[in-house]
Amino acid sequence: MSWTVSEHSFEPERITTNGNKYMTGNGYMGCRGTLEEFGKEQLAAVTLAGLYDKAGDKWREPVNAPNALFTVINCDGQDLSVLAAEPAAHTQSLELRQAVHRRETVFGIRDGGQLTYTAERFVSMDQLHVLAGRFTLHSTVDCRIVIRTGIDSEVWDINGPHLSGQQSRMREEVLLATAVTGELQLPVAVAEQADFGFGRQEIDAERALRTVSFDAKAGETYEWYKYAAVFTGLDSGEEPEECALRAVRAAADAGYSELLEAHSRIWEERWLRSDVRIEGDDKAQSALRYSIYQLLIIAPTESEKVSIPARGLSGQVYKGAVFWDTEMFMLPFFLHSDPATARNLMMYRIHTLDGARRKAAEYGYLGAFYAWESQDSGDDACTLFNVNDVFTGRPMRTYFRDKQVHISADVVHGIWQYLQFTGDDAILAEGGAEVIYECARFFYSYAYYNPVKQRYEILDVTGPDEYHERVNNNAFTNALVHETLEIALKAAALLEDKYPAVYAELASQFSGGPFLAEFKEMLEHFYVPQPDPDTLIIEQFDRYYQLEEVTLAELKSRIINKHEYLGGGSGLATTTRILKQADVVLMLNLFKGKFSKEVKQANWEFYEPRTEHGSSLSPCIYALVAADIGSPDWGYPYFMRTATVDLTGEAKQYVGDLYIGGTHPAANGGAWMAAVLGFAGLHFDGGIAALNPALPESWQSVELPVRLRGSSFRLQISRGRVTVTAAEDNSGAVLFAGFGGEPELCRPGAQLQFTAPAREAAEQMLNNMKGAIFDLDGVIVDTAKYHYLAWRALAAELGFEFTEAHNERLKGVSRMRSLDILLEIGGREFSDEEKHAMAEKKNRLYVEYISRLDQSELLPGVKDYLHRLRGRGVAIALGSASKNAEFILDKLNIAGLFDAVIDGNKVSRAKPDPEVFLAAGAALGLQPQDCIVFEDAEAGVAAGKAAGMPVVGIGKPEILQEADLVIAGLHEL
Ligand code: IFM
Repeated sequence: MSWTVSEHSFEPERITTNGNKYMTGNGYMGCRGTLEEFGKEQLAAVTLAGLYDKAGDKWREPVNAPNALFTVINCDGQDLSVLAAEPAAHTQSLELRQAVHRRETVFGIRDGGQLTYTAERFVSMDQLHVLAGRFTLHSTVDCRIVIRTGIDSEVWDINGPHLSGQQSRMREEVLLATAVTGELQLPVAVAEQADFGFGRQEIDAERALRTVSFDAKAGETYEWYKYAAVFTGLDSGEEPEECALRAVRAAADAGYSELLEAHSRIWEERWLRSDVRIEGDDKAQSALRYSIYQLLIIAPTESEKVSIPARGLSGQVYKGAVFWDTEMFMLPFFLHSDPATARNLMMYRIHTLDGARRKAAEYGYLGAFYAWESQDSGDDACTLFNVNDVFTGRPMRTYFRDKQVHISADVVHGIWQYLQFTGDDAILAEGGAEVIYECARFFYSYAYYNPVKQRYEILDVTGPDEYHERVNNNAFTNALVHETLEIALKAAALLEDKYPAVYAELASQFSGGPFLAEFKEMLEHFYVPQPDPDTLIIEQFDRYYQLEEVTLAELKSRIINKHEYLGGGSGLATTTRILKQADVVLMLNLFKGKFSKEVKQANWEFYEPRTEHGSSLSPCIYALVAADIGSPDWGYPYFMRTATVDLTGEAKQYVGDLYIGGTHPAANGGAWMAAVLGFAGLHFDGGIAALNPALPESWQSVELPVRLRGSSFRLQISRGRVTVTAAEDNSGAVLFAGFGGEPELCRPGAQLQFTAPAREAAEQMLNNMKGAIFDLDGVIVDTAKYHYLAWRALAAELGFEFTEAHNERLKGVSRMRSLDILLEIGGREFSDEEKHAMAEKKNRLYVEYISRLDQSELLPGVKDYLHRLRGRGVAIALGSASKNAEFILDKLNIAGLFDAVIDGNKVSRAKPDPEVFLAAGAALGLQPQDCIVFEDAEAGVAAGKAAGMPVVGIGKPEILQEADLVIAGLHEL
């Protein structure tokens, strides 16, 4: 189930969203998830990576190729398009394992007949220029079919047209559409070949269209194939038309099955090195896998001249430009799973260094100031007026281009990360070092030496929080500039040692300075904002605290137009402390080793309510830091929001009439980071791979492959244990450390296991126990929901609301005491007699619910664990406040596994009184210290401890703090 994304109806209002959601691609091109009959109005597009064009004085943007998958079915004179005729049934799906897009549509036709149309397609991962499709038609009545299929040259453009001189023709049964881009006059060629084993075919060469007509017989299935190839003048010295012709004929000769098989083999291998398995949470699993899929279809595996645009290959939004999103949000996924692609991404920055130099010079600085919106040349595509004011329609001056100087530090961070992960220091010699020095030189020239404070400062910048432009000493920016200077010095030492000739050349290139001596001096006097000693908060930038304190809700209530921009000169957020996206918290994540848990927590709690998450880059960072401070459940909603953004389409799609939708690769990468670097707790610093998991409540375990320093490992991570298995054919070894313990070297073929210290002690205790005493609700079975429903019904009868939050207070508490709490919440008083009647009533309601219980409601792992305990000769008792315990055990068919049952009928004092557990221990004939209590409620944990028994808490560690060990459920044992 988690390998397929699908929907089973056609909703016209989801055409655009689904175009993103059902994307296929291979890094060379992206094919939007539109249906075969769609055209440019429905934003059908095949977007080409790295080919840009500028039409007139409009923005430069990527070029969309003519669409060779275009197909319309006509039945008895009527076009069968979901746009024209409401289908009787419709399914659109994406098979993630093989990256295959499918649709099946049933149309009602004459005489009550039905025509089923299926189309399946893929963008070949094996032949990067090739797309292939398989189609079928099946009618329940005889009918006349005309299929129009070919190359649709009417491409969707935001700021086009980009193709001129369009020509279509037929060559040796291949349809060809060629054109040239406007600005660079680069040729683009698309070839299509179809394989119909039936019908009469007519060719309209001028429109690159073939028409196939035939009389369909009722009950027969008609099947055909389409092959397409796309080439441009960027690909090789050869004529794109000839390449496309050759490629499409080779594809048709190989046939659909062979192409699909080769494509699937590569996908299988891609998944093998990148799939992350989550046990216990199907929704998270599906969303994470889908996020990884999105990254895989846009990865530039074969080219170091392109990187990944902010909207991937889903169209022309954001000018198809590459932002810091790549280094900070996507690179970690590739570093851990596909270092060769990570290298390509970094090489792209090396190839665009000249553009960055030009930008620095344009602003009067030294070195390299990378483009905020980078395309093929590295010149900045970002305009000075990037947003239109919705009230006046006038362009607004924004400072993304001029002031987000952190981009140069982000690039340096990325290159250094690549080097740490792979050990591939050749990248320094191949231009990486030059980039690092040029960025450091840029910052040297950008910095301001404050003679009063005697320190270097970074003034007049925009940090990640774009709502506050032109601020001084943004903590994030300063921390990254500091890192750039450090990296410049480290890179020099490495280069001098391993690549002395390259070092000598660069040293001479920069001999006029600023160079290493200046970087060192700047570093020694460089200012990075630090936590306030009292509050532990790091001020986002100078005078941030002077801004208006306002809640997010209050700020939102001031919005007049839902598309108005909240930042800029006069935006609503500009004068307040509301941030667009994670800023200080992102810095804490990048430099997690430098800050204490207390600092991270204080800043998370301070900035979280002030963050709008107006960018899809934001929520994952809050998930990461929540996991880092040991509160994964705070982070879980942020993870899910990030991981589902392209599934739900719940992100801004339009600003005014401008389409800004598309896929969100940074969020896709963020979802991976939150799951692996956050919850699974993996942190590799180039030396030691530390594993400190903090799994959300619903996750039992995570399993994933990683590649570190050229070696492959498989990680199996659960709350208390981590297993690392090294591939047999690894050539090197890596140090791993679990749960803050001593690092151990994982050699080829070896397996290491790390157990959490608390877990280790607890396991010993579990091994030695003679008696196990289980609470019922929340440990054996979840009847808590039925209690809640029964209490809620009683409260409703009494005329007040009883919420799930109220219900928390009832956990582990006796029936009569629960009633008292409930009445206290409702502000009602009753006589003892009335209360008894009410308690009886609640119980009747509850018994009605639970009389339907059966084995399937046993919590995971319960039966297995009880059997194992019996096998070991451990005595088992139930210690529960429930008066229906025996009845429930019977219903669950596990009564025979218990030696004693002490329930609410046998004791009078409620937990946290230890009576129930002492009685259970005595019934087993054991001393308290020989028994272990299994409890899910705070009061129950306290009762177990008061009885002098070790306690295993089942639930959240932050709530069950007194327990000796906290697990998510008995399945963990
Ligand atoms: O890079 C981001 C930026 O941080 C917020 N606005 C959108 C850009 C592209 O994703």
